[in-house]
Amino acid sequence: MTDRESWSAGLPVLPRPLVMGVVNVTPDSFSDGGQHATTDAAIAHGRMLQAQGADVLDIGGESTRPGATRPLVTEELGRVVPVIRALASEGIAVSVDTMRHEVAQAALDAGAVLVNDVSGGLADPRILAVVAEHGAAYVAMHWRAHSEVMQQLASYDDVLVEVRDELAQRLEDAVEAGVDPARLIVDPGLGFAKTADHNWELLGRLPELAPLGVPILVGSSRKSFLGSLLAGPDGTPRPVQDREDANVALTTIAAIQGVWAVRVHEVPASLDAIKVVTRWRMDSRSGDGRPAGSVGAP
Ligand code: PMM
Repeated sequence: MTDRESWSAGLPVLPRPLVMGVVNVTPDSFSDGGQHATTDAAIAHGRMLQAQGADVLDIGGESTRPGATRPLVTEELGRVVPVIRALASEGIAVSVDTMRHEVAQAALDAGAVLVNDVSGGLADPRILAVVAEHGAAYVAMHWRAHSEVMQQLASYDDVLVEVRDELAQRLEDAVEAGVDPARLIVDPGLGFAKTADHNWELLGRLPELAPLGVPILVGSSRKSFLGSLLAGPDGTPRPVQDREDANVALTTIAAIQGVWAVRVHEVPASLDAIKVVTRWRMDSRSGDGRPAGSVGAP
């Protein structure tokens, strides 16, 4: 488990991948929309995920599900800031899931240690200067456009190479804006301008992101490519709440490939899987001799 303090010197590196627990304070997220929509419910949920062993909590106030419409800035602020302030004041390491510089600014002022920007700075480039000023950590996720149009851009000759090249550009922009290179993280952005096949290919080739030179975060939890993989005989996708077991398999796959962190809605089973992989990797006959978290680590 990490706390706020352990982020002050740079990104925490544990002997295992970190678990980022998701708290969506939204009425409409595909994964948990409406479940933690009030401030009190979101704070309670965050405390529960932390008690279950989450290393960092990712608080989001904008749904990024395909086709979602964007909240007003004031709405997003009202959703996330009180939750971040409360959890951070308890010493919990908190991340804000936002694409907006105003929200990043308020979240960092309220005690967040990390800005998780699913647009990697493309939606609102001013976010990078805010992160730089605060000396905060920053996740640059691979993204091509806002939710309503992103799936029209799910076209690649080689998805891994194009995602890597586009992420390299996002990292360059961040460093140019003054973000500390030692606090940068990349995320291939499963489901964002990606088909299910693209997601599977990225999940199979994570070590090829290593040349980016920064730690890797992966978010597969509850996503629709799992729903379609596990569809019933009539083709009905597996409901969101019944995709957890499969996601634990994906946590395992990501951990074996040495990612720095996974972003999940349910903590305990993914944390167990990570502990299993980490123990297994300690055995030189089964591991590759590199510590967990080494993919992409500088
Ligand atoms: N996915 C969602 C939202 N934020 N952030 C990162 N870094 N990576 C992701 O894959 C990601 C994200 C999708 O929505 P959810 O909050 O309902 O999981």
